[in-house]
Amino acid sequence: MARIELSVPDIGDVHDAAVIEILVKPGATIKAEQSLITIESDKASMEVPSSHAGVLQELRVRLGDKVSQGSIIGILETADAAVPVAASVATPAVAAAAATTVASTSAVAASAESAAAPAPTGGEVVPAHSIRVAPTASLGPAEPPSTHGVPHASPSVRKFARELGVALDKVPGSGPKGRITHADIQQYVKGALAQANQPVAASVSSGGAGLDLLPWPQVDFAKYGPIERQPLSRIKKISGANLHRNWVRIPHVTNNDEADITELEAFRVKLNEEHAKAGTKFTLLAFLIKACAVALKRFPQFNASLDGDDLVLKQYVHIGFAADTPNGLVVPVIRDADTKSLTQLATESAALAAKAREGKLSPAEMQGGTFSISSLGGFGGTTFTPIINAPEVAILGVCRSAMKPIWNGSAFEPRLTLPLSLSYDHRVIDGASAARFNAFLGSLLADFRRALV
Ligand code: CAO
Repeated sequence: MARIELSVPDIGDVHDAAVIEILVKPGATIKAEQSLITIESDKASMEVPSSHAGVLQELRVRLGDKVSQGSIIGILETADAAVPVAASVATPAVAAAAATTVASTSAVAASAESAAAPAPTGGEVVPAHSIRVAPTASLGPAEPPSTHGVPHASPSVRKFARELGVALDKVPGSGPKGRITHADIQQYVKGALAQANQPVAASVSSGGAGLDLLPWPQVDFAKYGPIERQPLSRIKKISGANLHRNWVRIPHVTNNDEADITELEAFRVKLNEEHAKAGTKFTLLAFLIKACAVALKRFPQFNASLDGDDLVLKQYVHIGFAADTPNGLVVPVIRDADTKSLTQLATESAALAAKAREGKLSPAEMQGGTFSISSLGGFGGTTFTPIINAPEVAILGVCRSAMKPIWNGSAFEPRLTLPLSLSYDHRVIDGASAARFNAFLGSLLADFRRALV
């Protein structure tokens, strides 16, 4: 048996830190590493854990007390005098956090010292300088200690905020002296979620810093009639989050054009007849991939990504296409589409589409795309605004072809016309380039021999 005097270790240049939380009671059985108190200075708040296991005989601090290095926290009776100092084997995570502050670095050093100290003898109260100070979230590795404006919150609130990814300095505190409480964090998160779900900007009161949206309407739908709830599929949740980010963060503009595919359709039908025995089916998608690959070579800024202030122009052409599956939208990618024949593109796109519907695409088969195509031609529509698949900068949307009367200079002629909707990132591509790209694509589809040159 040994009675150990627990005192505040070296906490760097922090003096007269206030005791803001007492986490243990006299008589309690304490585990090694269990936090005893929380102290807070104008720079940070820290938990002070016990380095020994034992029974807390006495508590020598009260809420609001000011403590500095050496202040006695309490008296601990250890069951085994030879219990090793737990803090001397600090976990890597603690060590990493500790390395960010003077206080915690020296505290760890203190732990190591006391680990090497001789074991106390029974009944005698000996000082233990082995208390490790655990810096709280405000002292995380990426956040340098600040001398002013530090939000006041207990470590458990800081931990809660950290788990939810909430920046404490954004949260208004409703506790005494503006202290941030659990309820404040919950309120903040609720507000943020409501904003994220809000589709329409309702005001600009933040002066452009945020969207300042109205909360999402909370409606009890069942009040108005029977309803059924269906959870979103995993793919829907993932693709939804991606689409939302891309829609909000990329300034989209869509250029709508039409391509005359009368000759192309005749060619496609002929090819299908010729390849019927081989089982290769040439859908419009294969022609679109081929034509886009040629256009991307001609207009390299469409085959690029924004990286800070740089445009990354890719020397490869990997084209993704949206596939509608029972579980939601996925985008398999055809690699090096510019080097592949029409037959290869037809076979590969059919195989990937089948795999997509079966939910068997591997992550690698959906990665590395440089441009995307969303073909809704099999379903209908005249135009739409496809959402760019970040970090790409453009996407081609295609709707159903229709026979239209086209003026040929002397008379109206029936021509099979394909609507092309090209969405582009206006930070990278200007309207004239988009119009040129779409017109060029149209010219390739109108006379597919050009795509083979
Ligand atoms: N105009 C008229 N008919 C068209 C056409 C077009 N633009 N595109 C395809 N069709 C026809 C095809 O010729 C085919 O008819 P036949 O069976 O008589 O030959 C039929 O529509 C079905 O084609 P398909 O859809 O099986 O084949 P595809 O290669 O054109 O498309 C795929 C494959 C995977 C792109 C498509 O099935 C798909 O999933 N599209 C959905 C894309 C999507 O959801 N986009 C939205 C994303 S943004 O919300």
